[in-house]
Amino acid sequence: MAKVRSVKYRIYLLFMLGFRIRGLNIRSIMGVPGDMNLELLDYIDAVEDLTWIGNANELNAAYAADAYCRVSGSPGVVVTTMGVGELSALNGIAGAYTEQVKVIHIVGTTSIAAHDKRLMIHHCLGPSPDHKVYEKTSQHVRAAHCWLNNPAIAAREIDRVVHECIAQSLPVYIFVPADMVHCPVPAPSPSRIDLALLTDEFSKASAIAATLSLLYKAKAPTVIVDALTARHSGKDVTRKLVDVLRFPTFSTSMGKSIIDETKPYFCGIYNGQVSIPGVCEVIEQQSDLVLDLGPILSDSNTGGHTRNIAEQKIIAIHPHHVIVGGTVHRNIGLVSFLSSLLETIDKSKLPRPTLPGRIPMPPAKDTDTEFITQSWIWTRFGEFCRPGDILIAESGTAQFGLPDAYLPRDVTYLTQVYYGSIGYTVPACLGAAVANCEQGGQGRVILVVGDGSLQLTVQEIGTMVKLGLKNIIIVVINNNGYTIERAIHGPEQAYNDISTWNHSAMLDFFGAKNGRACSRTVRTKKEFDEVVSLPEYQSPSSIQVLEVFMEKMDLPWRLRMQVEIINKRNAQARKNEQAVLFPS
Ligand SMILES: Cc1ncc(C[n+]2csc(CCOP(=O)(O)OP(=O)(O)O)c2C)c(N)n1
Ligand SMILES: *[C@@H]1O[C@H](CO)[C@@H](O)[C@H](O)[C@H]1NC(C)=O
Repeated sequence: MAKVRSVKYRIYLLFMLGFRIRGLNIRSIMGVPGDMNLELLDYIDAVEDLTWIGNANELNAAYAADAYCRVSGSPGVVVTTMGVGELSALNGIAGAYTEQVKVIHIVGTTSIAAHDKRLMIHHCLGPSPDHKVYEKTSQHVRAAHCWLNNPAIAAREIDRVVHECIAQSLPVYIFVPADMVHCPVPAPSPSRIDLALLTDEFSKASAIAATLSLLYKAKAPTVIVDALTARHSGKDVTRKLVDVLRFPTFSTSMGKSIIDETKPYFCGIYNGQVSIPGVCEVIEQQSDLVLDLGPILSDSNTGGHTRNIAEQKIIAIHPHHVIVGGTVHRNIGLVSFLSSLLETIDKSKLPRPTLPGRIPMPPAKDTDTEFITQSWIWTRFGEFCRPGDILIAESGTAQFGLPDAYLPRDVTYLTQVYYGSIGYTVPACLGAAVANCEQGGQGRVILVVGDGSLQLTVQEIGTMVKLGLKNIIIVVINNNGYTIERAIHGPEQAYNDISTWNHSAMLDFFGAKNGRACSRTVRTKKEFDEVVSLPEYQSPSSIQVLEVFMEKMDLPWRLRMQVEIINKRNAQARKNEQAVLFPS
């Protein structure tokens, strides 16, 4: 098909969809073909500047779309085929849902005629199948959905669903019956989708007044920057706000890298009791006001729910409401609130608390070894990063270790803490690299993934090779199995072992031309330092794989501490249960 730039009167439905997607600044589409979406894919290809990526499987495609959004700010798009592909993507979409990432999932389905006759067509379930059955399986992981089965309203339906995706920062579904693909529809009005989000101006004004009054009165205010600021498109305004406030400012594990860690007001990562000694004291005891920006209070983001801040001293800015000292102000968009706050703040009235600076980490006890340890490696990644880099941490020891990395400005840190589905990061690395290329980013994409997690989604390295992506460094932490699970339970149990792979052969297998030469293995600190200073690591001209051998039972301190907290809590719960069952 010829490339089409614009249309006037009538338009094919799928062109309309393609233009809407392109209008959101999306340039790449993830997914896997199937007979129910093949013709639909022709339209994607026909829209100027819209590119089909083509992933190894649909789970990977969904993870890649998620990371594409986290890096580009535009929704990720994934196209699958009914049932078989759609269900494979579901885990990735669920991750995007719980972590509040914008993803548009387009599913090519059987024709409307087949729905009506309940025909037994491949990918359906059982006899006399309901062709819409899979729609029900995704109802808990989406903000909205539509079926493009009525030409008269199809264009409006697309706009409604895309609006919900952006407004709620959540996944949405668009189901496209095969016989609707070439359906002509009235050309939609040229106006873009209305992205203005609903904010109740009265509610906002009262929340701003309440906030300012507390801010001006405070003696020792602090700020916590959490993930939902970035997920709800508020990264820039958050950065500007903390720059104006200049209060002692902390990130959470999930909010890491949203603000510049080199600023004098940055004090470190706050994660409840699982924080560097001194952090909790500043926030929980010394501070009389905590501005909590975009909180997401999941277990691993709060030190196993051990945050302890009095409600009256919190101003919490949520995606759609604000809570000031326990009073809820409803229907206020996060960006709208933070922008207004920034405009109305009188800098001269702000308190000027002393800045403790970055709270230092106590020295590790196991420094006297030449081998790479958990206590050594994570801060080294911080030193290795440069402005513009994207650093990706897989669930496992990497995710508990990398909060210790002290990042230069403008590094984007990606990790899936709340949903925590292992295997997320390899496809996320692809999605991030694609978005980075589109934006003309010069930074490297540095993936840190455990040997166990790698085995779930490793095929997506093939897609990186296929696309000729270069600026990628894949670090495999080889600690001989599921170390994080060994820490939780069954350190020596066979269920925490994995099959042994030859990671040096991986790039060759996936078709990289010079794979063997780009694969290295290190065991000592000296070897690690030598490798990461190679020109190929400073600006890679092809994908690099670095296998880092570490001790099976070596744990990052954050993981050790969190496991201790949870075990203590569980032991207490068991004791209480026993006391009820067998009173003495
Ligand atoms: C899809 C999925 N399956 C299982 C788990 C449970 N799980 C969490 S971490 C982990 C092991 C990760 O091992 P590895 O990637 O080798 O990291 P390490 O802790 O050894 O650094 C497992 C199995 C999960 N979180 N997600
Ligand atoms: C692993 O693969 C590399 C690259 O193909 C090869 O040189 C090496 O011999 C392999 N190692 C083992 C233990 O098979």
